[in-house]
Amino acid sequence: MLTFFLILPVYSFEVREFTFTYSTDMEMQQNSDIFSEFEINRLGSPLIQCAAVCAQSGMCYGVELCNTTPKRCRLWEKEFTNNGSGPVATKCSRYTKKIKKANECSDSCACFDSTGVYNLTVDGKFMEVKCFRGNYMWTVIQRRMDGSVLFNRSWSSYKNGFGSLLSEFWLGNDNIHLLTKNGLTYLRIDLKNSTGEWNYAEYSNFSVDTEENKYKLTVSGYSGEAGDDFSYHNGMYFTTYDADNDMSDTITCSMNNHGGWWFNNCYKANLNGEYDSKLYKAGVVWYSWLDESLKEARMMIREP
Ligand SMILES: [Ca+2]
Repeated sequence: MLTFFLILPVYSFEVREFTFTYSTDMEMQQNSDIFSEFEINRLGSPLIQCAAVCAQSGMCYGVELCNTTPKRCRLWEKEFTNNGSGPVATKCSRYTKKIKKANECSDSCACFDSTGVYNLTVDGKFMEVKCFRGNYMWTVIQRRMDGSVLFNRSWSSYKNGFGSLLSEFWLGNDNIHLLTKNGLTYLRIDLKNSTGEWNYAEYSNFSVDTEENKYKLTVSGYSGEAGDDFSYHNGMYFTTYDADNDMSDTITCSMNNHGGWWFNNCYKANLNGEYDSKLYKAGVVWYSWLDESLKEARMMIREP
């Protein structure tokens, strides 16, 4: 009896925290790019069995399942590229391994590397975020720690985000809007003073509106030890030195207070102020706790 090996490829499937996607590139590569090859002779899906071994290996970039008898699984230690030569491997289907897309960090401690930097895609938009592991997994949206990054920036800079995820940064108002609109609405703020003491504030309801609505802030449900300074900013629009949406008719709060923020008239909290500032009311301040420029601040969000 004549048997045709016509396998229709599965286009993508998931194993553990990875997605495997069918690759149409069928060029042969160097055999040295295969670091393991074995027969699949157990019951169950050969493709899943092959991918499961790859999922457990940090050096595996993808798999090739070959429709021989018995079927063979090859594990690749390089990404599939088109620069190989040789015959087309008609009996094998290739799948590229990528970390599974997720909407936030809280679903898995294994979702990021030791730097805490994590890739995610929200509503089709790719972004890199910083995760922080406390009692919960948090997605960090703002970080001050050493004054290495200038925070007195324009509307477009705050819109898109700036700084380094490994030190100081603002994740970007567009990104913060996307994350809060998709359910990361619990906010925690950690603060450190000049003598090394930490304090905190939490809010059970936090979201940031669209650019069209000037990134209007919604914040409520305070708990913590640092004082409820952020409620004073609830309902405010975002202001930068080049976009005055604050409640003061006489000044642009952002120019006096040296950072973009949801200024009212003008602030009780000013976490994007000037680092180590000696200027009047320009520092990184959480007024109910201390009227001085703080050494560290961290704003982070998670699902309730
Ligand atoms: Ca104003």
